[in-house]
Amino acid sequence: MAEPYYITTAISYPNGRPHIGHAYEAIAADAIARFHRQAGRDVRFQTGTDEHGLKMVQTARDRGVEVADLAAEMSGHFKAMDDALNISYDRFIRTTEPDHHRASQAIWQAMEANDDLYLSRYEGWYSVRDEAFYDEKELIDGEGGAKLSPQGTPVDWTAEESWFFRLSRYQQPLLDHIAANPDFIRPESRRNEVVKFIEGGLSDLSVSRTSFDWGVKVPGSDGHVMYVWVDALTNYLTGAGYPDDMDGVTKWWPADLHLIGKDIVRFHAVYWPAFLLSVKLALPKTVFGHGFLLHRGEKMSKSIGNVVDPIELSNAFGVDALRYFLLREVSFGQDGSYSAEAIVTRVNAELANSFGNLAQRTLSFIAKNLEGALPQPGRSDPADAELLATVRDATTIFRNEFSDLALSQAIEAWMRGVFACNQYIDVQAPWALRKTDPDRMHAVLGTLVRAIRDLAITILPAVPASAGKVLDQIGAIGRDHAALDDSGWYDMLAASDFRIVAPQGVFPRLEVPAEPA
Ligand code: ME8
Repeated sequence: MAEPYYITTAISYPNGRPHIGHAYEAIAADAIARFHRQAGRDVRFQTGTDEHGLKMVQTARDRGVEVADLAAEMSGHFKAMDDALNISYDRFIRTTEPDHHRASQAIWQAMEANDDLYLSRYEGWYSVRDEAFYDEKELIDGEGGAKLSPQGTPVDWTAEESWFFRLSRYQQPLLDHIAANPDFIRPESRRNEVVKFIEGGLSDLSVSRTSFDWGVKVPGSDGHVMYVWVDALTNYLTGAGYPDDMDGVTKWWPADLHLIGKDIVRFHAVYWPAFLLSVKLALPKTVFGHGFLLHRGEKMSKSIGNVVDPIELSNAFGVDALRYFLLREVSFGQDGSYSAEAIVTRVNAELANSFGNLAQRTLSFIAKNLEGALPQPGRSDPADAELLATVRDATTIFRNEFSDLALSQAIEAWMRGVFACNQYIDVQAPWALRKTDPDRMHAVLGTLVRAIRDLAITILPAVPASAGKVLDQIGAIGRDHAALDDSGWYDMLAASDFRIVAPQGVFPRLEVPAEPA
């Protein structure tokens, strides 16, 4: 039976429309999910929206709408974005769904049963923007002496009755787990931050609120709703089937990868594992904190007016162009910057002029000169085997780097395979061989078809629709990693009714729009 692989993104606050940072996380997770599906894993991929909390309540109040209506409307925009970007989620969870409320109450009761919850009074600082409590010592000074969270967001003094979770109990167990599991928090810079934070001492965590009622009700404690992060983190378990379907939990839990942004690593690598230790469930294998996407090197913000709608970007450049750019341009785990010029430059150089051109000139040459039929084996030359070996190396490195979440390096290796093919076609010059040595021309074209097929299969997770179109044109059957290793490729193509009819370029050249995004 195929080995399960459970991957999740963060669930987004639907207090506004999605921005490019949300699109980036969804695309990266989708490429990873597709990669593992292709490798034969039984993948479950969950994303969704985080609909409770004070931020939602305040935004709804400011807009004069019901919070449930705001959540429903904005959640719809997130789902529409995922669908537009070809995100292959298995479940789009909304934390207002009944099964999620049941899961959150079940985990609460399990923590209570382990004597990890007690009623007291919270007095301290809270950032609504981050939905986070901060210690006085963490705060920084803003303009005019205002106190700000370490993320630079405003904080309010809060005092109310609250349930507490005995986070302090888990300080040493967490440090032990992190030390014993080097892949638990990635990249390393994030792990170091978390270790420093835990070593600074963990206070018990306020986990319920009484000043508003938009949230999951605390079982048996009237007037209390759960702190939004308690229910938000539990979404990962809800998706696995907790608590109704414990077979599902056995199958999918622990999650293989929680993919999140660097600003919320603390919640995922301190609070969440502590909750799981309390309820005696295994900890996720990896929490990966990706970097932030900046616009021309600047933080996106409504006041600067540089918040770009990801749907507009994908309309302007194409879904796969945007996906490719984001996966390739940003070294995964670090911050990255985007602009219309950068998208156009990258996509034209690598997709349109390199891979697209390679496929289009090979396939249209076959259409024109062989009436679209599969080239004959022909007379081989050492250069053919050399090219195939280079492509094989490139695709192997791609797979190794991709499994290690070095997404950009993986694509860079793939690109080396593409460059080698373009060099080969220039040196072998099949257009010249057409008259002088047709037998050799067949061998060259056959080698190229083979290489293009392997390269297209390899890049499917990043650009599924366009690489799929290339494969459709050559009638290549089998698109998983195993098919890539098939040594009977020629017979396979011959048997697949190979015929190229009017080949279409699938990676158009882009231009910078008059008003650059
Ligand atoms: O944090 N670049 O929701 P959110 C890249 N509801 N990623 C970015 C980004 C940017 N400029 N801005 C935000 C929340 N993100 C919580 C999560 S999970 C149980 C609850 C990322 O809508 C951010 O780091 O503020 C997070 O991973 C995701 O987008 C959703 O952010």
